[in-house]
Amino acid sequence: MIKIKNAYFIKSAQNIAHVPPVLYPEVAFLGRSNVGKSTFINLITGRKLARSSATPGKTQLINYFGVGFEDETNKDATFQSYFVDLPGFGYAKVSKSLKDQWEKDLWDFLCHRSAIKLFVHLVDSRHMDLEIDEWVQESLNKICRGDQKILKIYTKCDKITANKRGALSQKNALLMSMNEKIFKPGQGGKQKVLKAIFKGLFYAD
Ligand SMILES: Nc1nc2c(ncn2[C@@H]2O[C@H](COP(=O)(O)OP(=O)(O)OP(=O)(O)O)[C@@H](O)[C@H]2O)c(=O)[nH]1
Ligand SMILES: [Mg+2]
Repeated sequence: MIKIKNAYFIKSAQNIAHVPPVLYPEVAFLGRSNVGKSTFINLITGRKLARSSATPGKTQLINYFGVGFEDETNKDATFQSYFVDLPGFGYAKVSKSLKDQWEKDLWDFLCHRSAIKLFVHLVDSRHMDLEIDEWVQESLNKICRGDQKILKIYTKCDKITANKRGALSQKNALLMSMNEKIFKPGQGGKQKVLKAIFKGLFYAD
């Protein structure tokens, strides 16, 4: 079993020039605006760390959190990481020039931050074939280095039918929801997702 040992806010930065020094392996959470990135970080850490909102465009900076894991089968080892909450793609309610600047800052960070070991692309389970997600996936594939990995995780799984959850879980997809009770045993939810992030951060394969 993997547990969260500690989780705390570090800092918010406008761009890569202002992020903390490289110290731990990092996981960057990205996806469409309002897909549930900030909520996901709170759910997975079991803390209220990131600010979420029903209104898209809530996260506007690069937000750093320190997150330590505990592996119950290897209790002496420490597994410290940084979680990075990012602004969403496709938020339209600001001027084009501001939006372009945000996207430039965001891609500059994603392309050049050497400590990122894992990209987590969050996709709304109700809308799995959106063009914007295909674009995010393709862009990630292009920038992903040999020492980095990409994980896709489906959010808001309480909003789809039990049949759809079953079909996704058959394909070994990673499913997440604010309501953990909707998952049948073995279907996943928080512990399966936590394990996948832990492996992605700390193990080469
Ligand atoms: N029903 C349901 N709602 C969710 C779930 N996860 C997130 N939400 C809701 O979706 C909305 C957006 O969540 P956020 O976590 O702010 O989304 P975000 O991707 O960080 O959004 P931006 O920062 O604006 O890009 C909020 O109203 C959340 O309560 C979920 O698993 N189930
Ligand atoms: Mg957010």
